[in-house]
Amino acid sequence: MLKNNKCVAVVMGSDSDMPVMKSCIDKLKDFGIEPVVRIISAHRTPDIAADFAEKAASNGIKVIIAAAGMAAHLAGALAAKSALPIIGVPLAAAEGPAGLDALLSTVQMPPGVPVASMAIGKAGAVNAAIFAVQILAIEDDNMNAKLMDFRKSQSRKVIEKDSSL
Ligand code: RP5
Repeated sequence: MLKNNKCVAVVMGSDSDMPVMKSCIDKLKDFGIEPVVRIISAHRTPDIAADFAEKAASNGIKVIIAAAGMAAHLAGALAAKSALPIIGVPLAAAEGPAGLDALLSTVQMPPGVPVASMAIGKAGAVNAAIFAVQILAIEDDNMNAKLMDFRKSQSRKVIEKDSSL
């Protein structure tokens, strides 16, 4: 059992990211995690971003999920100030190159400051939650059991769809 179920932070660059990131928050809740959700921008509130990252570990956070669109520096900016695992979710903006801008900004970190970048958009948002669960499951048997159940159920759904054809 997790001692602290508020040990995952979901940070996004704007409230405009919430429609996609809700799928990340919901998936974490499916696993009994109550994420700490924040809107913090690497560019518009850089001091708050640095302060949040610096204090995250001492505030009981174990994994940070950071989602942003456009020149998406949020995950990298948090990684610069925290040695916690940072999972980046690149998001597509209303205009521009469909999230490719955010993907490259998130994934192309210089050696020494890693960010685990997920796919663009909702797939990445959901996978960020599952990846956070996988990290927590390494040392938490209860979380690992939930993860195994999730994977079995996911397989079962595909098999059922296949046999219903
Ligand atoms: C990024 O810029 C945010 O993460 C968002 O995806 C994008 C646009 O932000 P808004 O102009 O909608 O606030 O920093």
